[in-house]
Amino acid sequence: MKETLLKMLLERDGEFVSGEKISKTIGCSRTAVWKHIEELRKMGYEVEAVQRKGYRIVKRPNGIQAHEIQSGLTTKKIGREITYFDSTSSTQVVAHRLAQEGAQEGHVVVANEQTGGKGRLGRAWHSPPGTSIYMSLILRPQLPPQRTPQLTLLAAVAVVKGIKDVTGLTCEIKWPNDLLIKGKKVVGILTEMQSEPDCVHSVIIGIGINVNQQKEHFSSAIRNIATSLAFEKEEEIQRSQLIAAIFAHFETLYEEYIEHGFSRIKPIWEAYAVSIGKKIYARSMHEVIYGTAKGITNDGVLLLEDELGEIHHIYSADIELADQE
Ligand code: BTX
Repeated sequence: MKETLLKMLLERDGEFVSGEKISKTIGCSRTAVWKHIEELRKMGYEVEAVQRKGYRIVKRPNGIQAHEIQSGLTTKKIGREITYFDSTSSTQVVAHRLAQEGAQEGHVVVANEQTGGKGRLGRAWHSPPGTSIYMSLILRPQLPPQRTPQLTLLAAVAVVKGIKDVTGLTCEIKWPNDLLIKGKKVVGILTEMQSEPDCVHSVIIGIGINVNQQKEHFSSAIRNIATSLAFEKEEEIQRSQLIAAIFAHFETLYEEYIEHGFSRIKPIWEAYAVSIGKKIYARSMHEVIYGTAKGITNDGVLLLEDELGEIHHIYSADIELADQE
């Protein structure tokens, strides 16, 4: 009921909704409506009540609990089930456990803070409380394990589009998993899976977004390489609205992907990719290769042409843009 009430008020975007309309829609008395409004106030919503006009939301808290995300949700599957934590070690760890216990596709773990946020290759993801988005999405695609890196690229496109919708900001994608604004990292994506050699049980897509941090919130180790949406936009961003927008894009792209394969996603990804056509260094565990990024294959593998004209298939590496000649 509270969720429907919240949805009605938020959809009117600051306009009044009459008490009568609310009580008819959610099927309760006017006194019960008033009690629900009181509950919203306790949750941090500023609700104005005016006789003969009704109620309207003047200010909403910037929370990311399930009801806050779901009141703006337009999806059928993604985010319909949300497990929320004020603080947890890593949403990836929780999502792995839930997937093992049989969680459905589209179930998302969301946290307001991570005390052990994970990046790739054992690196850490800086996850302070209250300012950012940390979430892990459980998928159950019927794919061979070697195709799952495509889902990282799909997720990157969904996040770029969600950010564009809500903030107007344009991010660039750095293969395979970073989103940058003006060369600084604003989003990290970590894709993990539970699988057997020829079949995937679940794919867990972890997404970390720097939303409302100011420069001083970043630790000195990442201050010069990281940025946030609020810093770039110079205004606070509603986190729940951003999550709902990302879920909407993710679901559309994912349905397209499952039905038609990666070929529909690839050109959209390439349109946002910063490194394609540029001179780059690809650093893997064993070597550094310098050359021109030519594009990605249909499997999402990066093609790098070295100075002798040889094409290298890069499956996993950190990419650094070189000085362009
Ligand atoms: P990555 O290995 O590509 O990036 C990690 C590197 O990025 C770090 O070594 C550091 O240099 C830098 N870094 C760390 N924290 C931040 C930050 N907040 N902003 C910008 N740069 C940073 C990227 O790994 C994948 C990150 C996924 C994070 C999500 S959050 C939800 C889910 N749960 C979880 O534990 N991880 C994922």
